[in-house]
Amino acid sequence: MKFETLAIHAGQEPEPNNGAVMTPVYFTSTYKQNGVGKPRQGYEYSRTKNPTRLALEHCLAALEGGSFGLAFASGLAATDTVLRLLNSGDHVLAGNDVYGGTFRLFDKVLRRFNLGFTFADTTDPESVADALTASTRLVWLETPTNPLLRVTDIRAVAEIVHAHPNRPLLAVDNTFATPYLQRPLELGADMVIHSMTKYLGGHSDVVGGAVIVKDKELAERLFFLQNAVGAVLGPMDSFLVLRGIKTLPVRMDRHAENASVLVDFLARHPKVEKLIYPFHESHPQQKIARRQMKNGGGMISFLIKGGRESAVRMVEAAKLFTLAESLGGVESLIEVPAAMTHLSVAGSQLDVDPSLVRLSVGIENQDDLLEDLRQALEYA
Ligand code: P1T
Repeated sequence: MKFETLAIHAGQEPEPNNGAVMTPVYFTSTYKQNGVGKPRQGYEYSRTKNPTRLALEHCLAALEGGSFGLAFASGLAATDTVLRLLNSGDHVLAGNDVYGGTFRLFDKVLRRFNLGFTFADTTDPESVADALTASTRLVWLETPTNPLLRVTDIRAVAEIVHAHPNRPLLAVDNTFATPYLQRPLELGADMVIHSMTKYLGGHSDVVGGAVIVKDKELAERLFFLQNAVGAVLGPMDSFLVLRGIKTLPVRMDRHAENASVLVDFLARHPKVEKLIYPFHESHPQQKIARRQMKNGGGMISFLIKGGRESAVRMVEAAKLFTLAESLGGVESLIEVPAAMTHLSVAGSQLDVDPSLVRLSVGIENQDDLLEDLRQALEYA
């Protein structure tokens, strides 16, 4: 089946007892057993397995072209569980423009457990090759990145990583693109990670994360960790993400359509110093973006003239664009990454320009969005 059909049906069958078309929310922590050590239909305890979560996990696997999906309590819980595949002394090579919270987890928490991290420019496959060491076990990409929308050639990096004698695992955070735009497993990645809080949920009403893989042995190690660590997604949240995913293709097309109208406006605006959008002609990896993504997505970043002060004035003047962290919902959001989502990278090698403004373009009417940006920029 094609993507749009899978988004609605994958992992979901009408409920066998009463025919309910929507997957029920199984609010249960435990399951009656037929005898000691004889669970019914494989369900024992909901940290290990829950039918609502399982439906979502099967749906995620289908959408990413993987074989196994795992749902977690947040994007960072998913990331943390993946990192627990490693042993003390192992080295991780990560992109130098990852989400601030990912950087904080790697640099401020996991370093204390004797994992080593190098942050490199993954948009240049040569610098990935140069930064691999004898102890590198994991390469962590985000593409497009948050917040600079840098694009990495997943296939080129996969070839380099897999040719290395250690055969490190390649993980791609696909939050910004979603599987509708880009499927990293098909381009050679071993694992896909999502913050489902964003486009997959799509309505800013749930926090969740996911990991999707193809390889059975890797999946078994991750299922063991998911159960052993326990940062799982609850049944209600699983239901909300399942519902959100049904409209993912329609939403993503509209997000991108609206974004391209705003990109044209911002590219010509005198107060915009530099526009960043993966499918714009000025983007340095535009060709790669067009090759590996279906459309340019709904995220736009730009540097505003007048520095931090001007950026703050603009985002505070926006009315329809809500001043808030996060992204990927049907409603448009605006923020200043250096002072908000990426405060945790301040003073590090991942420092973000204080005049950078990030837009999560929603699916409202284009004219209303344009008008709001026009008046907010005037105010800046
Ligand atoms: O917030 P959480 O569900 O834990 O996901 C973390 C995360 C992981 N990866 C990417 C690319 C992300 O953007 C995020 C979360 N980002 C924001 C909250 C933000 O406003 O950028």
